[in-house]
Amino acid sequence: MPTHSSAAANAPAVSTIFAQDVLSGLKQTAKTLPAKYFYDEHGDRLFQDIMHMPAYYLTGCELEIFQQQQAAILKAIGSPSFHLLELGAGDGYKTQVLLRHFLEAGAAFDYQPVDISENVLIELEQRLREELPGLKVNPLAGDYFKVLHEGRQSGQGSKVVLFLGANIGNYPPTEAGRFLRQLYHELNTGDKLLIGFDLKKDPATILKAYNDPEGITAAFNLNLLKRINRELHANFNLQEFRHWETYDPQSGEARSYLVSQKPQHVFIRSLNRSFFFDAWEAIQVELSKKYSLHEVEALAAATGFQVQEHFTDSRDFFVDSLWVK
Ligand code: AVJ
Repeated sequence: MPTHSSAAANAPAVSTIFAQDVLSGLKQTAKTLPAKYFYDEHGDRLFQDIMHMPAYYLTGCELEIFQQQQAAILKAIGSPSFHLLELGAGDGYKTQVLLRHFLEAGAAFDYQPVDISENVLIELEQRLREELPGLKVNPLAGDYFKVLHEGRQSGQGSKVVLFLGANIGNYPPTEAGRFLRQLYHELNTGDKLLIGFDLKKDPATILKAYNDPEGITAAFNLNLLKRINRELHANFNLQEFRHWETYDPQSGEARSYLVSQKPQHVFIRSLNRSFFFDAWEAIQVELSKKYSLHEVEALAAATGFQVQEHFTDSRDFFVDSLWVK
């Protein structure tokens, strides 16, 4: 039986977007896998562990910004009522600080957390219903833009979009620009975006955040192979791959790789295809780009937004920047 012509009959799972993304990443000469697939149930938990590691300074910095500057942020938002939409809400732990303050200050708003992980949204909604019973929550699992687009048809009143936690850092610069231009297009004049960037700092500090000695980040990265094994019926041997992290202080790019420690074939049954890894061949799995404030401002200008105000932490490690359309 010719394997290529009968792929659809043998391997219907190729029709899933996950399978397609894995295929297009692994068939390249320089292999890649998209980091957005880190976040299955186990990956969500590992990422929560990462956020609790002292070396992963990002979470603490953004929490400090929200704790110290919640009133200034609400004042800068400036409108008495708005729709609050959070892209990539995750467990929403830091956002809850803002939500509580907004409620206590009497702002009229509803909160729509959007995330690729349905698991994490269920937990988030449950917690918010218990801890902030006065809040109107309307979670949505799925792709950011589908949601934004739907919101535009039905939505009245001004919108405030949250894109926190340095999630933008996962996009290569050109894609970050495309993403933000698209977001700009979906918003109305006067709508605002609060967007978090991890700032350039001592390269040693950055490298440590993605290269912890406990191996939590390594487990987080390797979990992607585990997920491919489970969902796409593959036979990656996790022992034969190791996590490797680099940081380029000029481009600000922290990169995670999974490196094959020997020559090996991996078969992915849902793709009905095997992939060869040379000894020490690497799969690039994640980009976490760090910005300077000048680069943040240039990105806003290039995508149509006006920078209204920067909210930085006491060490200038991180910025939540408020942009206006
Ligand atoms: C959730 C994308 C912001 O890039 O810092 C943490 C993910 N990866 N440790 C980041 C992550 C490894 C994180 N973001």
